[in-house]
Amino acid sequence: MSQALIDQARGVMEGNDRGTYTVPTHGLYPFQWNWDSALSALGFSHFDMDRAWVEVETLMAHQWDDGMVPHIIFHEPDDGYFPGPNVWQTRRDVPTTGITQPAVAGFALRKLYDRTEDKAVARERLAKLLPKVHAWHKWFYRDRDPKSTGLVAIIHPWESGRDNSVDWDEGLDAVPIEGIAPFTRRDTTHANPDHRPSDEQYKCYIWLVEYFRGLGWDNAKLHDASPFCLVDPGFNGILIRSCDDVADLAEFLGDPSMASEARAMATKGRAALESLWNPTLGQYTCYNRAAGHLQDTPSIGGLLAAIADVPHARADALARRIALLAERCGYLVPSHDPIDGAFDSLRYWRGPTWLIVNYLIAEGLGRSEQGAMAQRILADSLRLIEKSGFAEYYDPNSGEPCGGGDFTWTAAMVIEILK
Ligand code: 9YW
Repeated sequence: MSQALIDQARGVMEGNDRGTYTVPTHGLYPFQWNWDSALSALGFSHFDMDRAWVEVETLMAHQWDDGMVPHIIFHEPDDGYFPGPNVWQTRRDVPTTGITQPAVAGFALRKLYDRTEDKAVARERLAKLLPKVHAWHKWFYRDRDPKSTGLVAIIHPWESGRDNSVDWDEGLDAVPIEGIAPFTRRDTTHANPDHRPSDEQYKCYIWLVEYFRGLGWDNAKLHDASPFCLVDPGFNGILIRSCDDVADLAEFLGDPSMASEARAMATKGRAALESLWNPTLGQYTCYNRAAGHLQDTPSIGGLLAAIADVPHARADALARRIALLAERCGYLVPSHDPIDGAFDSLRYWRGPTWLIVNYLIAEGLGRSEQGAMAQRILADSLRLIEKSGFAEYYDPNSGEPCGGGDFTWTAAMVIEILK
């Protein structure tokens, strides 16, 4: 059974492979996405190690001079996606967007290094990639945490990777939508509109893009200028963990100065994460930096922080919180608490279950003495695959497949879980 699933997953990945990068899925997402690529590399690493490294190398080849690694790289023109390069206008040779995504690459590189048998080859490839990933992390703490709090902010919902999460509703209320150029969405022609963000949310997304474009995509200005400025515990958790992984890798490469810089960022970030603990909910929650307060939205962002090797008492509380969510749905981990009024079992990041987040939470819990809950999450993930195939995400009540089909990172996670 497992081998059959692994073979199918490999088929999905190969179908979306464009040689040096993979697209998340044919049609809906025809370019290279940042955290999709890093997670896909984990899938490749089990059957084609060279290809796994290439995926991250291609991503990092499009890093900006200031250190940012963009959220989409538009390798080939494709009218099937909106907003394309003509909206972003970032003036890159190979067009990219002007915002970033969760910093999974450092975490992925650590696993690629560990799994590459020929360590001389691994070290050679790592020596070129690691300074770039480290520069990205330094960019985060410089330009997305200008007051040096230890926590970075996102300035666009797309940066979080959880586009229409309830976490962003309040922040988006501060985004005016007047004056944007008329546009036609393309996502709703590929996927069921009931499973996608709303038109109102899309208007906010586009307003922010046009606004940042007007500021010349100058990252030294964007954080303070943005009306949308949110601190996401999951996003920070991933960055903290990747900084730790970079520190370990720098030690292996014999670069003590990079190792100590990376370790210091991780240590400061982990301490600052504590300020996002929400005792009422028993999980971390988002801080609205633009408004200056901790939110109460019970989303998966606060559970994803488990990836950051949080204190054991916190990991224990997160596992208890997830056990509670298990009583409220059929398949862990719902992206929003089913008993909250804003929950929507079909609409993207407002309720559905996503395999990539399941994997990252389980990975973190497994390292923090919460192995039983980690196993439970992974078992639910495989039940979803067996029932509904390699979908983009799933209804956490019925297990019904949602969004795009034959999805690269879902397939990659299945291989990662089963191997
Ligand atoms: C968009 C590709 C991306 C993911 C994001 C997910 C969605 C839509 O699809 O974003 O237009 O960027 O929310 O996490 O990287 O799979």
